[in-house]
Amino acid sequence: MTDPVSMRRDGNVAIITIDNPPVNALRHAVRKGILDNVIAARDDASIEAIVLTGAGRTFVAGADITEFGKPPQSPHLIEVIATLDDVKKPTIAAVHGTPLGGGLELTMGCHFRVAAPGTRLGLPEIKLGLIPGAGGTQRLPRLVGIEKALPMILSGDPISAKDALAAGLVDDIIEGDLVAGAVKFARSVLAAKRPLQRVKDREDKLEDIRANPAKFDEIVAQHAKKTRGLHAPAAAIEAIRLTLDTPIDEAQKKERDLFLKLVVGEQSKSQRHIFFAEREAGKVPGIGKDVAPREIKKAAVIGAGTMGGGIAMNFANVGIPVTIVETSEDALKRGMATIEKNYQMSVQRGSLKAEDLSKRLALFTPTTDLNAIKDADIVIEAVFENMPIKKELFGRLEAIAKPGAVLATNTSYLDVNEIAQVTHRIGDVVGMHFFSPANVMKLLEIVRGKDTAPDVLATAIVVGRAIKKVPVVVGVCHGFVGNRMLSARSIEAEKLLLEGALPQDVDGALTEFGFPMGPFAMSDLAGIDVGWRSRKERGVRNEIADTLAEAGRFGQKTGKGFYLYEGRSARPDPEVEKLIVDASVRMGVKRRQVSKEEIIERLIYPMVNEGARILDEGIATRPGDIDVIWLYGYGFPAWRGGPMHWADTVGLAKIRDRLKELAKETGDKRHEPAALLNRLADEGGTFAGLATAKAA
Ligand code: 3H9
Repeated sequence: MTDPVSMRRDGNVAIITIDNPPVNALRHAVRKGILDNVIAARDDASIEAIVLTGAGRTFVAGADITEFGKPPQSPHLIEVIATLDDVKKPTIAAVHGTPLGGGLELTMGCHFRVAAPGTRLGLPEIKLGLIPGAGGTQRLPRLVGIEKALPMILSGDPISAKDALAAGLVDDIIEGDLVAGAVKFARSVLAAKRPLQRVKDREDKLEDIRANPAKFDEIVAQHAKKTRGLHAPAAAIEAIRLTLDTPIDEAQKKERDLFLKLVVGEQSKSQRHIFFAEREAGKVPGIGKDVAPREIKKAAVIGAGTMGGGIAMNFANVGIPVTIVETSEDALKRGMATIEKNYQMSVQRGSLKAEDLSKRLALFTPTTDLNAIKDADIVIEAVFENMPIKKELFGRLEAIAKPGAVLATNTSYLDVNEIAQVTHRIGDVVGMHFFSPANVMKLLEIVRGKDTAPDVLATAIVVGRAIKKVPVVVGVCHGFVGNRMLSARSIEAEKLLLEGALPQDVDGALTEFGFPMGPFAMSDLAGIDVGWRSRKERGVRNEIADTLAEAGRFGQKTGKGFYLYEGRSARPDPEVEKLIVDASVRMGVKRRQVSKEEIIERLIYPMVNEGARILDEGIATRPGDIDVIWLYGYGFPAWRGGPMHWADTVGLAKIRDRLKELAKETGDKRHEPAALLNRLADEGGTFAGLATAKAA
């Protein structure tokens, strides 16, 4: 194996290059390589300055996350930074790409930092349930002040090179050759005999807040909502607070202790699981790098309703022209008006520049003529969820779409194979299931039909990433992965109401668990009438929801649903309670006290069971894929790692045994433990173990 860190010279300047693809993560050999080379440069009298840089696509993007949980090996990053800190020659970090986490901490052990334009710098540890563990919570405030450092650390979001320059995080932006520019910068420091101030000795940006420590709590209060239920934000605040009164060496020890406690905790383990699961999910067995995706320059979306409009916006947002087709001028106008309103809201919120609004809208071609899709490289159908309508449309698309165009359906339940059958280009057909609101929600379930061509699947994944979604490939079944598991939960949620719980009990237990909202608040948001109409068509009844709908309580849009609304704020309604109690009487169910624990078990265990069936049937490739779907499509809390990861932490035998009990008590066959769950529970196994065994 070649050395991941090397040193060369440019006259009196040493250039230390970290080359550990893909993202120069700080695995043990890298830390050791940096340390050895820094010491060599430090001790070489002919070297007067040191430039530290990264090869490839980025400077160091952080500690090597795969090493967490393994026994730590010296030199630790802190030791490397401490050595850098004590070098008496100018040290300059020359960064590009994404200097993140431990990577940014490394740069803060240098006297100066210069960046290429386009660099994004940040401390994203919080997204992994961690805090910066190598001095970041102490050095960033010293460089940029608490007001900027605290939100950067609490959000984990990176800032641009331009903002970093303005904040004092970097000293210069280098256009052109970064390393040559950094060497020039080093020489200018030497020539001007600029004082070499270590970041750890900087106090100027902390003076004001030290004089007025109450300000610290004010800044914290502005960001406190992000700390709910999570351990890492509280630890981050605790660590940053140390900058007010604790000497840095002592503060760094405390920071390290906090970091080490978080690293072994369930929350961080879960978030790290999601980090890797998300990246795995885009990898499809049998579709290697040799499968070239088709080129997508133009898109078309059929349907300008809520879904179609949202899908079309995703393309325009990344500069891809999109034709949007409706059957009537009126519907088209309404759809485009909603799109424009959404963009205007983005302008108001500051996420879209006012001058870009018209450019964005110019990317849409609204039309009522289906023939206008003929140039599109990808056509996504988002019409009414009805098989005959979809089939008829695909029959027409076949005649119009250009050869090689990807034909995608946004169906959320229907059989993609059956839709594909009506065309003679079965291989071009794929499911692309977006989640509402489609311009916001990050999940994209890519449904692989039995004949979907490998390059079409690869294209759907690449397009998904290009429009900033998290793509997960799934197989064909009713509701695919996400909605199929959601149905298991919805059935139980209704049963819990009949047995004794109220909507606020069920929703409250789930929000306490970490979901942003519970099933009944979600129904009110989506509209109770949607499910009611579809159930009527299918001849099925959902006693409570349908009784509400029949009373004109459609949810938020009518101001009444499972809750009473004033604007968006909901409160329990005694009328609903009465209606639920009456329903229990009608159905002959004796009401009883239902505990929070029971609510969680009854709602999530059946989902885990369904997830196990989905894995057994090969509808999802990996347990992690299911976790990613639930995180990005349904708000499963990241710090619990998704339903399958969470199930492992609960213990599969415990879940299996409870499901068996439920099956016996209720006679409901759906609760019979899935074969896979039974097997793993018997073996003392886990879903994670299953994924590892498959990868090996
Ligand atoms: C930390 O630094 C703690 C310190 O404060 C204290 C220490 C004591 N380690 O995302 P991509 C892999 S915590 C290991 O697809 P992109 C990734 O799994 C860390 N592996 O590319 C993938 O592998 P594969 C703080 C990593 O261009 C490949 O690299 N830093 C790491 O879309 C490409 O990744 C972070 O949290 C890592 N640190 O995005 C940054 N990072 O090809 C985490 C990536 O086998 N990383 N990999 O699937 C990121 O945010 C993105 O990866 C990045 C590139 C923006 C860098």
